[in-house]
Amino acid sequence: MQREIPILYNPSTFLHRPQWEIFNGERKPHQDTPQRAQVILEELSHCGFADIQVSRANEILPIVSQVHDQDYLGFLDETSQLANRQATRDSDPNKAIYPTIHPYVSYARASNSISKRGQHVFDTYTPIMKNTYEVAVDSAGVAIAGAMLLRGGEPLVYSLNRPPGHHALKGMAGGMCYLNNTAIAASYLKAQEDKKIAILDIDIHHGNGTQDIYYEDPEVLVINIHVDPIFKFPHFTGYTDERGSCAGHGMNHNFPLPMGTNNQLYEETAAKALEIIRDFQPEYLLVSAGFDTHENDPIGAFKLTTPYYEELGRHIRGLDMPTLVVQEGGYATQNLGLNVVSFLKGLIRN
Ligand code: SP5
Ligand code: ZN
Repeated sequence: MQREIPILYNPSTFLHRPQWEIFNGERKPHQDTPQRAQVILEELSHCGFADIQVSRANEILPIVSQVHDQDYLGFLDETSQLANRQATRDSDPNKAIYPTIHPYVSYARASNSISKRGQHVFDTYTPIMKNTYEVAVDSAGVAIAGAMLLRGGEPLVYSLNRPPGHHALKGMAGGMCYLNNTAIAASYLKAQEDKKIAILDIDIHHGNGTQDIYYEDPEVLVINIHVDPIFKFPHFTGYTDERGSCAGHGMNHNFPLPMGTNNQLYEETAAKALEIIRDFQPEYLLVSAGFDTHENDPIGAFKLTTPYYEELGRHIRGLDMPTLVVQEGGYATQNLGLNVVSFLKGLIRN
């Protein structure tokens, strides 16, 4: 089997070490551990994916700025610097900043550090620490580098992103995401060639950020398969009647699935999603690939098995479109590496 596909990552991912999420006033271990990246890299190299590259993309910030608001990027940068000063002062390298109050009127004014946290962070799962801004920019840079390879003619690229991105809005962090890596890669490809792009989001959580960023865009098809948000994060979005607006109406598709969804129901749903992508005939396909759909995932709700990801990958390969796989969630660290390998095996042409 030919396994010479570009695997991109940036070692700065290991500097991203959020410690806690706050749930209902209690602190719980944060799920986005550096170990996630480590097990993926280890399993890829064990399984013969030899071409692992450290990615360097030039001109990352102008591309990030096509998607994210300038005041939000300034907030992330300043808040990371503030966390750094507090970390030094308190001799606590893990000093983390969380929101405590959110805007409550339409004319709300965020004029200091406390109000800006509420304005720019929508939950208590997404702490800002001293390295957050730089590592998030590096993660976006990995996805951009992947998009550049796709543009250069690579048929399949894997981008190992940590922190993940699909929950991040233009101006808000949330869901352990700061910058929307997939949306940024799509924006780069669109700006280069003004071509149609499809985004397929298979993380178990609705990709609220990606949906919102492209909600009015007729050239970016966004399809999400996820657990019904009446049960799970991000709660407020991911329902079937969210179809896009203005010129983008009809270009957004949500497929919420019940708790306990198995391979078979998932496969039937994926078939519908892939049909929509085939009809759209995009130039590029971006897959926001979360593996928190796995049966052992500690925060998941589905029962997908490791071999099933290969089958899903094969079906996506059947679209025969240049494909960038962008890593999102997946927290069963015993399984995560093999799940990624399984999915990529299915996607590889042989
Ligand atoms: C990228 C990604 O997969 N983000 C998902 C973020 C979901 N976080 C939800 C946390 C849910 C609260 N967990 C508290 C457990 C207490 N029983
Ligand atoms: Zn997820």
